[in-house]
Amino acid sequence: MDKKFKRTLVTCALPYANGPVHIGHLAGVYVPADIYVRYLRMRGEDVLYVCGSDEHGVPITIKARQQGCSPQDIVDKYHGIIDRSFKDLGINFDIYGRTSSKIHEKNASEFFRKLYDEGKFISRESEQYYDPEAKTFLADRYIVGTCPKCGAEGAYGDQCEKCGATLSPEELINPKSKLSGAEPVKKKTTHWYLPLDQYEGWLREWILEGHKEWRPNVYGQVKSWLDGGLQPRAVTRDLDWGVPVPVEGAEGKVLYVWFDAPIGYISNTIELLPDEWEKWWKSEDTKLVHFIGKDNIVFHCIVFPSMLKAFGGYVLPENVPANEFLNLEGDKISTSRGWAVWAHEYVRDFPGKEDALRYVLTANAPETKDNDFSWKDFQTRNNSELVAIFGNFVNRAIVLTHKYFDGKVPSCGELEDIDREVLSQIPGLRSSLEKNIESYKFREALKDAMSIARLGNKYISDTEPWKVAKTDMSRCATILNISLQICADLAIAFNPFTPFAASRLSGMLGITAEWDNLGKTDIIPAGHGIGEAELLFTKIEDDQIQVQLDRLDRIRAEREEAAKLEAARQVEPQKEECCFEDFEKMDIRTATVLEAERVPKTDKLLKLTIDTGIDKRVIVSGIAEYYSPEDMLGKQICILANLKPRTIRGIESHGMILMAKQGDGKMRFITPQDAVANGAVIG
Ligand code: B3M
Ligand code: ZN
Repeated sequence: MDKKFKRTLVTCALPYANGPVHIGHLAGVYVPADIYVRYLRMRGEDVLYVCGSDEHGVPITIKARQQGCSPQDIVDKYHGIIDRSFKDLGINFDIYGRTSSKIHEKNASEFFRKLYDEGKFISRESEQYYDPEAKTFLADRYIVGTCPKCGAEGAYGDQCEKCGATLSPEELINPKSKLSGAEPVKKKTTHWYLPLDQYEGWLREWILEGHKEWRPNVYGQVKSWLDGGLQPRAVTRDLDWGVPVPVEGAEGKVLYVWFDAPIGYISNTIELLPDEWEKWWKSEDTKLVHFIGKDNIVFHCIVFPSMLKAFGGYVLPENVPANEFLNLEGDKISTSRGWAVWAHEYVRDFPGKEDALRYVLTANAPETKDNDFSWKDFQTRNNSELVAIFGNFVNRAIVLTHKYFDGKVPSCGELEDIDREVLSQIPGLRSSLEKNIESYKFREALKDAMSIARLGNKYISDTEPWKVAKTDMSRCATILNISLQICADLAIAFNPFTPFAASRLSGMLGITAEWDNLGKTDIIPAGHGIGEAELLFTKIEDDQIQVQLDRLDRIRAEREEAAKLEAARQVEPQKEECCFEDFEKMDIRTATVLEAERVPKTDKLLKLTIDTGIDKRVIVSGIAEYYSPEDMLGKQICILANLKPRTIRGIESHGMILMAKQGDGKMRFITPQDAVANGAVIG
């Protein structure tokens, strides 16, 4: 670690307690942070590892309303599930707190109050939407209406989930309150804003000049925000769930969730270390690192640092290694659509395979670009890397030591070239691994660790100690001694990545994994007794993977079905008004299809000969996708008879068949409920 720091404070984004965590969260934030922390701890660094649930915000109140319970019920439920799944995956924070705690309420409230008292906020009156029936202001999410861009019903005041357009409530057609169904009205309200524009110069200096080493995605996002110019940002909301704004006359207002949540890092530290927390947050020699996903960059690089700067005395992040997103089987992970692999379900479905998930999520970590998780790749990496290379090597070394040397580490004799060759590579891999972890390149670091396993596996295959044992026991001893030293290297190097397997391996070898020993050739002394071999990793069978794929197929099918229904339901907006005379001009009447045939070389057109009651005529109609000629024969239909004749594909068409056209494009002809005479006028 840099000389200027004495301790490292690692924070992980606080997951929203309105759903469980999924593999995207794990790969983006928690697994890399955990690797980093475990590594630093092995190196003897003083580390504090802080996380907790983010329990405020509008989505939690919406979920509570949908489920007919209180927001507290929702966060209690998910806080428990999330906390458990982190522990199950070996992600052991020093504290996993929650922002609905009393300590946090007090701390966030005092934080706000100090800035307020010192005049660090500006207040502004603005007009916000208000539900006159429910008598409450409405967050954008609480207003629904028709999307002005795509016409979908049920678009939210901030976004249309159908077409993805970013909206403001003003743009919605026919806006309604989600609470009461009433039409929202505008009402004046006052809020406090953090004038971010005043921090722009300082942020430029601190990040754009001072932290050019930050990941390009993080640096780039910050730069584009700064280049675009910062605006004052509201830090309060009209809502009844959150930390109340501690100002007289601010009843019914709470701190904006993104104001209170990052303060949660501090509150959770206070909860854990009431007497010592300031050492972690206010000493220049603390290195603060925020692990987050890319959607949180602006809050951790611009907003929270500006809050801390305004407050004064706090350390600022030394780095913010934000990841991109992980997709699942080629599709964006989506909590609302259920397209995810949930941490708690993984732990249930793959007991004892926590390391496999950590391994695969690190090997595919979306560090520089979005990446994909697929179950097949997961299976392959487990079976052909963890089992076939790492596990296989360790197993052979330990089993053979028992077979030939009674479970005692044999002594190392004279080295041959192949021995020197393999041993000489490990120190280089160690320093590469260290450099990679210290610069937040966890994928590369894992490759370094895996290279040690590959080396060992190749070494034991090439030297064939089981054959050598038949002729030269002392050479066999040397090979196994070296193999066991490499096993010890693995117990150390893999500790940050696959902690369960690494500690079982240390147990089998009877060693304590100490980072300083990595790469030494005498980690385990000759004569040292080792335990029986147990399998470090086990294969994942096709049927286990199939269960997961089937589940995803079901979700995909349900989603497609729902999308079809939704498309079919979409109704075109009403056309412009017309007058009765306009309507009267149209001669709509009943007719019967006498003959029907496809128009050659087209997919869509049928040529129909019909009896209109007045005459027999030909109409060309674009319905061949929905009806075959046989379907149409003898059918009674409705036509627009006086449409000016048009020539379609060389055929003169005299009129138009009336069709009902659904949102998804599907068409059905209109037929009278009971047979009527041809030529009956419709009006
Ligand atoms: N609750 C996580 C998210 O955006 C958000 C992080 C808060 S960290 C202070 O999914
Ligand atoms: Zn839309």
